[in-house]
Amino acid sequence: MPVDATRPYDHENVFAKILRGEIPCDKVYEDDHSLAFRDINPQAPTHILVIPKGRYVSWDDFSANAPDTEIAAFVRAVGKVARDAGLVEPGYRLLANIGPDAHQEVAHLHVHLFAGRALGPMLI
Ligand code: D5M
Repeated sequence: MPVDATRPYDHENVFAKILRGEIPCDKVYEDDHSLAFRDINPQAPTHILVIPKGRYVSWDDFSANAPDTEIAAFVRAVGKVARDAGLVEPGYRLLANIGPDAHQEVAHLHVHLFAGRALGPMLI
């Protein structure tokens, strides 16, 4: 069920539970502001989700309301995950679904990192 990204943060969303340690994840990276773990339903040989630890639903929420330190840390974390996974060559794709038209399913901001095969052109 896609989420309405304009709603207040839902503390019971699955990524909030992962951040609280209530459910496990296959962690690949963590720092003070960000967490990265493997997607439970991978769409590519490498499919990692990178999330800020702060309670943000959408990119517009995050970019408008997060402190610069959290934004910088998150951007750096995404890059570090890609580098550490050896994806700089031959490449990778980043994607963020925001709101119902994008079919965002989890109401905590996340960036998908896809890699490990030729991903083809973006269709939309
Ligand atoms: O995608 C949300 C993504 O979150 C989707 O690819 C499945 C993934 N997901 C859902 N639950 C889990 C757990 N528990 N671990 C890892 N990955 C998970 P969206 O962009 O919101 O459509």
